Amino acid sequence: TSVIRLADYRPPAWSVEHVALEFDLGIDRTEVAATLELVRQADEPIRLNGEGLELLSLGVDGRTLAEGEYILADGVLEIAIDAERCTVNTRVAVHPAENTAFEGLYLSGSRDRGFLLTQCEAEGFRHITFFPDRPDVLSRYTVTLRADHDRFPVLLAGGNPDGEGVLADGRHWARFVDPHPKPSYLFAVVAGRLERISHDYTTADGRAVALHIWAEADVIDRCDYAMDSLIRSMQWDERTYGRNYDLDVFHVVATHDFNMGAMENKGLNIFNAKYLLADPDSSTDDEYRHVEAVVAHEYFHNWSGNRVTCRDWFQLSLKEGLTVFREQSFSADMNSAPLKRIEDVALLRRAQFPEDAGPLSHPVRPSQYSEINNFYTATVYEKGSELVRMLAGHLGQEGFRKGMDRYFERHDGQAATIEDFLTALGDANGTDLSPYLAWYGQAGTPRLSAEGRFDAAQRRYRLTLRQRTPATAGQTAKQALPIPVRLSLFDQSGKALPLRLEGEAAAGATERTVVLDSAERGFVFEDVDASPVPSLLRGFSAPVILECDYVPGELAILLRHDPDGFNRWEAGQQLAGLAYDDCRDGNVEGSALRAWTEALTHLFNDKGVDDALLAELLTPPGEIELVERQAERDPDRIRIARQAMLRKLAQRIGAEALRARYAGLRSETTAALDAPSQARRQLKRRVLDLYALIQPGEARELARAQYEQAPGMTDRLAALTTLATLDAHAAEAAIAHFRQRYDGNALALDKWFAMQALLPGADALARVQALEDDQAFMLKNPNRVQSLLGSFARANPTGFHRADGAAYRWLADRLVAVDSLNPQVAARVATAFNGWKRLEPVRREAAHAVVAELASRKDLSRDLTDILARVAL
Ligand code: BAL
Ligand code: ZN
Repeated sequence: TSVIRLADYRPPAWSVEHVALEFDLGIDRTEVAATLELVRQADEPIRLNGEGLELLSLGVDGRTLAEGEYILADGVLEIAIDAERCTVNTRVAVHPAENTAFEGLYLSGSRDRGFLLTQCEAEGFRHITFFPDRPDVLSRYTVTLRADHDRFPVLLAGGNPDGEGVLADGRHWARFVDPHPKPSYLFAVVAGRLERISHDYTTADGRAVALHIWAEADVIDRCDYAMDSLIRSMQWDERTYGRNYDLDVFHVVATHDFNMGAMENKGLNIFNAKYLLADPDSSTDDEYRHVEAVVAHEYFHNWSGNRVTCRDWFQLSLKEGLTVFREQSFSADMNSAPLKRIEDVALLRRAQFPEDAGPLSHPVRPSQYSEINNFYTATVYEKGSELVRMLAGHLGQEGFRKGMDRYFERHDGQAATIEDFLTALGDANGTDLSPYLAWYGQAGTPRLSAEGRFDAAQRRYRLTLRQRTPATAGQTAKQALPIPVRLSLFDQSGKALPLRLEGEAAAGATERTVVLDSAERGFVFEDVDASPVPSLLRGFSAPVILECDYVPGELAILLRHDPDGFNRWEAGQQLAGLAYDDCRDGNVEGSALRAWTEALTHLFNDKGVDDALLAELLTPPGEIELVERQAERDPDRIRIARQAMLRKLAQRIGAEALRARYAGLRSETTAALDAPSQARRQLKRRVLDLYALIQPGEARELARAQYEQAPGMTDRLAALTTLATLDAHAAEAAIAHFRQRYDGNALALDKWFAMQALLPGADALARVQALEDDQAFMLKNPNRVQSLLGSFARANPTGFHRADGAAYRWLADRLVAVDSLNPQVAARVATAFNGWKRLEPVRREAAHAVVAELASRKDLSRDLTDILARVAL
């Protein structure tokens, strides 16, 4: 397969000033007529991308071209002409119902009831019409839709409405004009039977905007939370960044058939129903937060992505990292900031760190790709957000806002680069941010080591920081990066010390940021009376792995006293890591294990600790993160050691205290969505799971009662999970009850499939295979595939990594089947093989055989082939 390189970028040879599209919509066949107003930019032929299109006619400046007057090969239509400007007319046919890849124009749902919609990012527009399908070609769009009125009563496209009417043959039409030039990946249309909820919104700068959320009739009553989230997002962006919405209407549409989470098409966002629908009976608290975050994310793209877009796909993080950062800040403002930070860092460690350490590692700005769909990754999104966070931290809140204003002002209506972003932020603040560019080009998670030395005679504390980034796939030489380290020093009683660095006149705040911008640097703090405990990387000030030789007692001090909620949790995570090492090494009397269980018991009994924070503190790093702590991965042993440490914790807290706490939380159970209620539910779940480790029989009865009496999905699913984890056979009746209760509720059934796919142990494969026979299971629905295959392969280490390799062989077989329908989804599930090289030898051999066999096949999609080729290397 061919490789696209950043270094080969060239501006477009022809721009498209205006494009008029006319759709004659049908489920089996849709015809698309396009009129492109092209303007020459370089001395080259016109080249238009088009894939899977049936070309019906082609004309230039009103004259139909004959065969021989153009070349159509390898997905490119080439027309050589002399003029400076010209109008190209094409008419093509596409076949939505046959489009199972969900890229371009396709059918969501069944033939008789479903609706038509599009997905164009990254390169889906070329499946709809011939066009220079690249993000640096920005055009004005006029879109006319025509369709049968009864079958497609609702017709939507991005932009402002510009007329509608009926046609003689039972059809109707609607036209939309988008005044804002946009790249083709932001184009969208939707047509079918949809219901809506609406809200009249007025922007801060006085524009009246009609907000509409559209969904199929059976789920339209589950869109209210999304509308509420949208309104809050719009207000937040006005308040925080001075950004107003810029069209008269804003449509949001829910579909159950979608490859991504959602899509920010200009004026017509399309959502995977999973991230739009919410109601207490079918959604968990986590899902409510996801809806809020994703609605905000797509809305924020209107400025960070749409008004200022990306020059090329290498710059993907320019819009995604920035928009994730904006979304995370919004969620932090709407909820608890420390808890949000904990959630985001935990995700980074669970999803991005392993990616960055394996064969699929790539820089936040990759330098090459063969299939761009495979770069919508945790690195581009989550690590990209961390890089923006470092820039924002460097500039401070006001400086960052000034920089963002400059960026939007300077690049509005343009396709920009990451350099443009850093330059605008720097210019607005009179500072040079170019050293941070190195973060965008270098893959791998830096290791930051910290070593402290206290000098009693001099009353000084010297902190030596060093950095090192291990070699990653295809990138062995690494350079030093600017690493901002926010820190405090605590005395042994847990009091933060005022900080005075060597050479400074007076002590300042108790927290400050130092920047390590070379391989090693020492920082000397004066007036220190006794050996302090450093609290480093506060708020996770840089996306690195901290290596600091804390003794357990020091971490226990931070865990009890650090006022920074994030770092308090972080101290607990570090201490839990050491406690895990004790358990792994069979050292059940180890000092770290003791310090961890004692400190957490203390916090458990301290009524001043927030319920949600306590729930997080009671959760040690997961089995996937703990892989880092051994040379060779044996998922069974990791699980055994982790369970052993949790059992120790439960014993130390004590059955009585756990039972009493559970009963107290249980007595306050409601379905309310306020933060304290959510926190209680979360803590209740943790407490019950700990209790189950030492009193399984009683815990089962509690879980059964909780399942039966649960007022909402959070409690119901938690109880079912606890029951099934304790004993899947004994839980069968409850599992069957849930299945029946939610028959027909796709999102609830996804959770039902995922819950079972995640049950640990070697039996998991048989369970997953049996679930494939459930009549609700289907390979053509991405959410269903993710909930069963994806959950199992990516998030059930003991189930997927069976020592006999049976699950690897099974997954390989399914990947081939999924790939024939939907390459993007197959490729995403296939990333489960990312870590095979670090497995212990028996599993490694089994995985290798499967990966090598798959990678040698010639009949797979470019998406899947690309992942396999990189994983197999
Ligand atoms: N642009 C793809 C979906 C998203 O990140 O919003
Ligand atoms: Zn995005």
